[in-house]
Amino acid sequence: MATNKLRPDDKRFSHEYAQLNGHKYHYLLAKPESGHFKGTIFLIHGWPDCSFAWRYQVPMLLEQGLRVVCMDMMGYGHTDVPKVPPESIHLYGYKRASDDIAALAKELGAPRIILGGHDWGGMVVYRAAQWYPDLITHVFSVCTPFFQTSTTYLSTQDLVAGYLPQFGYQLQLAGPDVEAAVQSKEDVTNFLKGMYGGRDKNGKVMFQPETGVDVNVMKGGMGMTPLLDEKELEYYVQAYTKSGIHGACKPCPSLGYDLRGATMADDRTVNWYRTREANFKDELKITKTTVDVPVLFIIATKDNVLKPEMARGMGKHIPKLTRREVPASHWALWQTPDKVNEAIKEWLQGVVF
Ligand code: KJ1
Repeated sequence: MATNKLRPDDKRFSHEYAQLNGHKYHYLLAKPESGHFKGTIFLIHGWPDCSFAWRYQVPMLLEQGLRVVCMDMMGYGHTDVPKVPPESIHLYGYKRASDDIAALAKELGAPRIILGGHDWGGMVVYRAAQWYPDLITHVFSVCTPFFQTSTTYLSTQDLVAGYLPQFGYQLQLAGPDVEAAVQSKEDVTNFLKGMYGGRDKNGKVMFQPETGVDVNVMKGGMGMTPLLDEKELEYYVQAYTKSGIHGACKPCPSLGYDLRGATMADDRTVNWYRTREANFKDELKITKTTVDVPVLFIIATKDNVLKPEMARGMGKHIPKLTRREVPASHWALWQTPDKVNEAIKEWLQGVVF
């Protein structure tokens, strides 16, 4: 099964572009060979990732008779990288992602869609189901539990000081250090290898949940990740270096740092870590606290950021919840693809179709 995954130059998908609410998006489109499909599924990746995250899942979904749309989310891959924080930080938030998903569904003539997400994409899919209850009929999330909306603001600092010390890296990513350190193609390569579990020559890891990216370890050079082959790594490096030098961008005094002169291709993907307050403000308009459509949640038992225990209370807010577990780290989509696929397939056949 795993050998069936999409290759970077695979003919089973095409690269497509769409203008959505004023920004250009890139997405991968795959249709069953017959040309007929019984439904459409959208897949939403996380950080640091891109639409190609779903290479192991797409063939299985095609076999189920679905048309598959994998988007590069705002700031990623070949989608636009708007560089206008802090005024437009909402561009990188859940509401905007939901609006753009809805716009693409409309453009593709899909009145209803199934929506799957991983990592930040997991956050997006629950919210999209809350913003667009008539469009989204079913949701699955890999690794990411449901977080309720709230009427009081809790900052990332509050979460880290409280019950989520493993979110410490999010404070680092929201600041200027990581983007300043990842500049060249070589840096991007080392950064991605390290994020995907490659180690340095002394066997050290580059990323720790509490503290984030160890820039010194990264600069010393990272060994190959066990989760990608060379061609896949090349694809990712390209996706993360596509926009080259961004040139000057506005300083962000209200966020406490200044991004003028930032050049890293990845610089706007970390904007997702700067949206917490913007998301909070958007979500004051969400009145329903539940997700009422059927949801499949796949826990990765060894994820040290999105830890299984965070998902304990989820059932209270999601009446039609199916839970599955895979013995994997954060990169479950690639590490245990057969088990992830089996869980999705069973849920599709038992609950969705
Ligand atoms: C994870 C892991 C592992 C209340 C806000 C909830 C946000 C949840 C989404 C978190 C998204 C996120 O930060 N994902 C990045 C990176 C890398 C590699 C390892 N452990 O070595």
